[in-house]
Amino acid sequence: MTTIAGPAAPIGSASDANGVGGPGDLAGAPVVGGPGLPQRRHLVTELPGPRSRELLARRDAAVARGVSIALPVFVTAAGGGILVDVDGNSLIDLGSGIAVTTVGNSAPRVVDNVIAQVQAFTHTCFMITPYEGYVAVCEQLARLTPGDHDKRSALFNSGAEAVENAVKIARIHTRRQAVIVFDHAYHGRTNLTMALTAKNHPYKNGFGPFAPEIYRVPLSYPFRDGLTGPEAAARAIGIIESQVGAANVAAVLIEPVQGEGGFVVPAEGFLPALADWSRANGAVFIADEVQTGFARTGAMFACEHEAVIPDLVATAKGMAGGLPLSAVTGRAEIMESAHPGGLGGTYGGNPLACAAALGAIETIERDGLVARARTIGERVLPRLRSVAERVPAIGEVRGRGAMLAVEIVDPGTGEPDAAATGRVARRCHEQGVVVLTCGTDGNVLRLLPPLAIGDDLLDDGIAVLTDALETLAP
Ligand code: PLZ
Repeated sequence: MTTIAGPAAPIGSASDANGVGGPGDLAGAPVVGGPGLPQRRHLVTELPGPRSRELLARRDAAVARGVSIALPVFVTAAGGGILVDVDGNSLIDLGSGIAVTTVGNSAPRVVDNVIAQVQAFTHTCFMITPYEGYVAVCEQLARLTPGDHDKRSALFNSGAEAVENAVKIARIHTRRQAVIVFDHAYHGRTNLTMALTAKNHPYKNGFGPFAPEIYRVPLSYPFRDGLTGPEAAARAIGIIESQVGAANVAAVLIEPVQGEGGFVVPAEGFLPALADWSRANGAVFIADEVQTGFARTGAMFACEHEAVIPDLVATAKGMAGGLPLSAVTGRAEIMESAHPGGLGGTYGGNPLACAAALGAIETIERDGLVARARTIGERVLPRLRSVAERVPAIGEVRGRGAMLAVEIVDPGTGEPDAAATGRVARRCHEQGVVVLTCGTDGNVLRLLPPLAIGDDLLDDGIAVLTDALETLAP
């Protein structure tokens, strides 16, 4: 069952009570999403259209401007690779709400499970009176995350919360304090995770003071540093040993492919060398697989590409088909270092989110989405690389599976070119293709299509992007 009856809009309901706007504004907008939506790009107004502009005006008067918007079209239904807006435009989604709707929006097994759960009960708090869904998700995490050692998991709501808890667990386990993070890292927006995140603006500027005992070392960034993986690891380890001291390190925390920082794939050998060093020195090796996890890179977890087995894995995003859920999973002896009552939160492992996760995981496995991520990469990379041959402003095309990026530079100097990157993204947006940008210097276009997208729609989206990239040719 994928049909949800009822009014379109939580959008209208709140304002109704205030006598402003109302659901009538949205009459005629589609309310049923999921894979049944027509899978084609179709624009009937300029973007944003008049209804989106009305909602934008309401947004400006009610929503804090600190929460910004990349593409100001208000969505009313989504599914497969399509987002439908309130003006009736159908856009191609190459962002998955930042790597979340891996199984597609309103994926049938997610919808079915959530409907059944919402009708049964919505919340008890697992720490008060538990329920099976939480345990079942932890069992799936033990089965799916790298390594066949004894594991335990704890569930939370957001990626930042998972990363923050992974650090708590590493610290209590090691009785040490220092946390090693990398240039260009992104781990979240809470106070501890702001400190772990590299980029100042917009994430950190003015929001300090930040947490202590965080030490940043250079990443392997092959396009910029030209180092092999072992060379880059030796550089990072040298700094850790001389400036922090191995005996002080509680955790080495890294995204196996960096997300917000620029879709940086470290050179081969970098991750294994860091994992080995951590093990040899009694530090906990934590993989932040919040963006890379659950099939995105063409493996269930990105660490698998180099057979790295992390001590702890932080997951979120693609795990639960769009509902907020995150987890820390890891070696039982490390996870069990935290005393009873030391981990938790009111909503962590909410029953609806757990039901959604079980539906999303089943979809990933039954629909072969790990392999689908690989074929998406194989389909898209050659097209982007062939444009790169003609467009010197394309510094590098890179990525793994369905986590793909184009780094844009000034062809004369090789310096990052955020303005040109923004122009390409805007051109795509104007034509109804949702692409995202990232990178410490804002000069990386990134693609995170839902793995439920069909080839025709993907090809159409990539054609719009390659045309936009061609405009950078001399
Ligand atoms: N770790 C690797 O990618 C979230 C952030 C968007 P939350 N990335 C999207 C934004 O601008 O806020 C992310 C990530 C990695 C941690 C996080 C944090 O996950 O669920 O956003 O807290």
